[in-house]
Amino acid sequence: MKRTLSLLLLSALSLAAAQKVATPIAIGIAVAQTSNASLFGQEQVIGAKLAEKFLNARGGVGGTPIKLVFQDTSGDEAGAINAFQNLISKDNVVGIVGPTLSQQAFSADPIADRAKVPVIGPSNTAKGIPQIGAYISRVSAPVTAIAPNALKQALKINPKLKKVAVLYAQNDAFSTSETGIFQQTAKDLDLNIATVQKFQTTDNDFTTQVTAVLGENVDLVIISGLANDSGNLIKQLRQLGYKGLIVGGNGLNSSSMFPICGQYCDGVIVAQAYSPTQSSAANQLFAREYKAQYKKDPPQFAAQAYTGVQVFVDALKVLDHKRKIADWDLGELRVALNKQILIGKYKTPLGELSFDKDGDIVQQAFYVAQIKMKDAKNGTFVFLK
Ligand code: PYR
Repeated sequence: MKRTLSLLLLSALSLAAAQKVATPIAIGIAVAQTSNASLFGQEQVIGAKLAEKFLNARGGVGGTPIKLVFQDTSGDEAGAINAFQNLISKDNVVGIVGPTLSQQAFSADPIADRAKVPVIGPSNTAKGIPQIGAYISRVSAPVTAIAPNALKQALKINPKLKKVAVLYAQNDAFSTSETGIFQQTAKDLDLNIATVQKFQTTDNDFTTQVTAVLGENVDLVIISGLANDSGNLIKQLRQLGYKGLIVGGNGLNSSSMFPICGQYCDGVIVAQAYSPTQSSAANQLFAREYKAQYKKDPPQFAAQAYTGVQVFVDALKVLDHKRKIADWDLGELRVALNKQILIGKYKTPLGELSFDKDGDIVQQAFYVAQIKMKDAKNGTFVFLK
């Protein structure tokens, strides 16, 4: 009896282990569709869906279509963990594009890494993300590559800048990582950091921090936070009389925050890992398609999510040449797919990219934009030379 049971158990286990890859090929998208982080997540959903439509129209993976499986991570760690678990164990995805925030990635990525499921971070820019594990890579260039460009551009606009104030969200992994780079770069550029103020991503009232900044008479304010908090902070800085330049981090890299700071967003400088004018054929197609549908230039978060899906599809195509994807065992495919992702070269809307040995993106060009508001709700990122 005991023997029969263990035999049954064994065959059940080997059945699970020998699970074939389902078609259409399921790719997980674990981004924030709700919460404040959805200001980024909604752009990511659009980018991922455009990739699905576009890549399937061009034959998917050797004739087999892909199918995106969406799990809402919301804005916290628990939501991301739950989404990852569902995608890995219930939806049987070949890999995951997500989560939205670095703060979530540090909790959810280890789960995928242990399950040997490849993860491509679409917007995780904190230091240390690809180092979480062998199965974690990202298409979002890190704060180390991006943030210094914004400060250099601020100095180009006003070479007399001397005294700066730094503010950051202390409960968010990306914001604390980014402020470290901003502060180091400020020192390297001989700027004097007059005050460092902390806040929470959940804060709405920034009177204390703004009063401290105004007391220092600085000519540049540098902010690292997410969209809602940073947007409100900018608004309150301006309403209480701050007139100097403002540099915002990646959390301000979405037009979704325009209605939050309204006309006060005007002039904010934000470094970018994507430009709608990027000259690659892949970007021309992506930008044209996006513009036709949404009547505006595609934002960075959409371009990066599109790129994440494309990297999965391009890597799957290489494996499909060796053996049709539907004939692979799911576990085996996930392992081979991760290896293929890391050695491949990709022609994407971000330009040509590859990965370093840790899985961090190797990208050619970065940009800086300044926000130009048309009215209290609508504006654009104007790219600076
Ligand atoms: C991050 O969480 O890493 C962002 O860049 C928003």
